[in-house]
Amino acid sequence: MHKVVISGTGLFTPPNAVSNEQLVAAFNEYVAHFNAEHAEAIAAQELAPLVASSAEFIEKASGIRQRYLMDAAGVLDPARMTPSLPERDNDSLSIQAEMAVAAAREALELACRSAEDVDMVIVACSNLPRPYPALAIEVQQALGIRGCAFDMNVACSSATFGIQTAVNAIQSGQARAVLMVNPEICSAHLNFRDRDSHFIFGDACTAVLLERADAAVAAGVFEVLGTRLATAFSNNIRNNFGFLNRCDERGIGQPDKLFIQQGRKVFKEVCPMVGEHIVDHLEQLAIRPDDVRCFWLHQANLAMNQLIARRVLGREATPDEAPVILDRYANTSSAGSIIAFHLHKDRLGTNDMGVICSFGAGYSVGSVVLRKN
Ligand code: CO8
Repeated sequence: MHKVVISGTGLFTPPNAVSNEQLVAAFNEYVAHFNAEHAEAIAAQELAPLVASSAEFIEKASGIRQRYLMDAAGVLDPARMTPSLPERDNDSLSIQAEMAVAAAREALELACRSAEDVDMVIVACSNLPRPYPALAIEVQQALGIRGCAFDMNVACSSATFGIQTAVNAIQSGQARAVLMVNPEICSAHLNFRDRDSHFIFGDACTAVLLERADAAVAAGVFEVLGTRLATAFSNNIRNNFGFLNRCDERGIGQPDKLFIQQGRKVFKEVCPMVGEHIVDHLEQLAIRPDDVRCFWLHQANLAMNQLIARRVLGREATPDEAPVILDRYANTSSAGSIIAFHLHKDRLGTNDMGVICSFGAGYSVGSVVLRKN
């Protein structure tokens, strides 16, 4: 079996940074308008008034200070509170393919590779624009890559599941190099009118190039020592949007056709699951947690990451050991752990080890153990 390395990564960051204060101002204006409009029903106790959001709460509860969005104007308009992303005609590159191409080009460049060197494209993300044709095939064509391409969705864990799929293809000789891309427009599936979750997500796209270790040309590549995936069904993070919606008109436009979650339950159930998963994976590879230089964790909640790192290390992790990017990017679903890796991988020296770990809806957990060559 061929050894596999990550030889390049890329990141596309949308142009619009939106602070908690901006988001809360729009939300609170919506709340004031709703309560004024329904003042009579509220006074008659037929309707509960909506409650204002707070920027202080958001930062304290999640660690998030801002997020990047593909469109900010539509989200910050209290009368709309949804991104405004005009449909494109079928002959134009789709918006997620555009993000994917930008991130992929950076990954290819850092790996000193071009389209001819790649045999497979995987688009792995939480929200795909359409059932078919596959977004990955559109990206493949836009980049001029031969071979095959396909989409996969494991919510926030999509990138690590995508990496394992790529590793399998390279190990078995099916592909020389695989491009794995995570174009996330989380804002399009977020309910910006829901106080409990309106601040959680941001948009971004990441890309990872994986290839045979003996063929890599870039310096300082990361050898994949092991991958491990796990899933356990839960309804605590759910989105019922789908092709069957039109078959029962009662559900159309209901809140469950956007992202919904039981945040507290997710926190309580996922942290132990992830801590155990990483410990077991390292044990299987005969690596002591203290010998891991960096944990590039999924970026959903700061306290969650601190708790997971504590469970793995048996002590507090330093910011250097578990880098945080959610303060700037918020939760970018599958892109989060890869953004952390992309921005903070250079702190590793030769032979240093690190773990990429993603977790989220499903539930799903994926870990990738790396050693810098
Ligand atoms: N402003 C002010 N106060 C608020 C607000 C607000 N915006 N929201 C809630 N509060 C209040 C509540 O009313 C409550 O008040 P009280 O105590 O008086 O009842 C209090 O704050 C505490 O509320 P919560 O218990 O809800 O708050 P938490 O401390 O649990 O924090 C979090 C909420 C931040 C959501 C936290 O629970 C969390 O981060 N949990 C983990 C969630 C997580 O990681 N989810 C992963 C989902 S992502 C994924 O898998 C991918 C899905 C696909 C992506 C799709 C894109 C959209």
